[in-house]
Amino acid sequence: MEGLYKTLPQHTYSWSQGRATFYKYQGFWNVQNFPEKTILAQSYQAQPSDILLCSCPKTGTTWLKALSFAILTREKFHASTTSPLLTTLPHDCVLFLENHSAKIKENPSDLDLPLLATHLPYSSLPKSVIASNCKIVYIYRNIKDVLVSYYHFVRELVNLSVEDAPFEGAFDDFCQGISSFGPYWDHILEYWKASQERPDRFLFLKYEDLKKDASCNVKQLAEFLGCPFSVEEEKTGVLENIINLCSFDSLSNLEVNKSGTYQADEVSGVEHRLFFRKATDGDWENYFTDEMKEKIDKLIDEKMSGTGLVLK
Ligand code: PAP
Repeated sequence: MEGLYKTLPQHTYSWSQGRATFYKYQGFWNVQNFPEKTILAQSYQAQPSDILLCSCPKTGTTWLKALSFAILTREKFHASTTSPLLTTLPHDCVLFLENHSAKIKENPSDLDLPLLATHLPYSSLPKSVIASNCKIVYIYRNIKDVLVSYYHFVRELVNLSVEDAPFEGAFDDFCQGISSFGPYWDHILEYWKASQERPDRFLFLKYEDLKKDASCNVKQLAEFLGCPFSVEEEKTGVLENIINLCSFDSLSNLEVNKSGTYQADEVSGVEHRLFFRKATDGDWENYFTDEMKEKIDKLIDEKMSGTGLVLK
């Protein structure tokens, strides 16, 4: 592997005081050890019944995992009393393929759920995922809020204060496409193009839409997952309870999500609280200058033109 790293384009974030270095592998940027993780994940043997939750980091992954898990386990657990989500980080309820490929291979979930998640780009997915034609849910979010969320996440990971990690530097790197699983727009576009060929196998959800109309979007998600809410369930509050359990206010206030460390692999851990920051739309306005807004809007207009996707 060492030989491989020498051949890969490399970039260290200057705004991170040299504490975060990225490599470009198979067209996308990531931290060291991702080539290994990708190769291991690519040996996964997907089944047609699998459902893959896909996303770029900071676009609503934790929320989508919680909702999908709660929807699929609603007959076993009650949202406000017995759900594992009350005591387990959503990332430990639905595993990331690239972080836990060995565990997934050896020990499928006790609950026998067909759910898996990944940040891998579409072109790096295991071939079996494409061949099995399994279902894919993709969540995406306004690029400016993704960037602000990502900035804080990385800043906290490398232990720097806002004063010591200039946002302008993060902005420049992100606009060059250098972010975890970036370029962000290429990540979306690959999935979007694949979805155009097989629309029945894909569901695209937008973070802001989920916030605006949780009920409609969660019902759509349940239908796509193959277990729509019945009229009775809606009447008796099953849908509402799931929405409430998975809301930011609820999850971020659970003890399990305020403490503890998520083990992304044997070497790196992430404090649970870092997955729950503010969850507001438009936080970018507190960070962007007019010039930054103009630059990123122009970039996104160019990249997304003709797709029907709105990331601004
Ligand atoms: P990940 O890819 O590292 O798992 P992801 O969950 O995709 O991160 O994104 C984290 C963002 O979702 C955070 O946004 P912020 O930085 O703008 O605050 C986080 O606060 C937000 N988030 C986490 N859980 C929820 C939730 N239940 N509802 C809405 N937003 C949430």
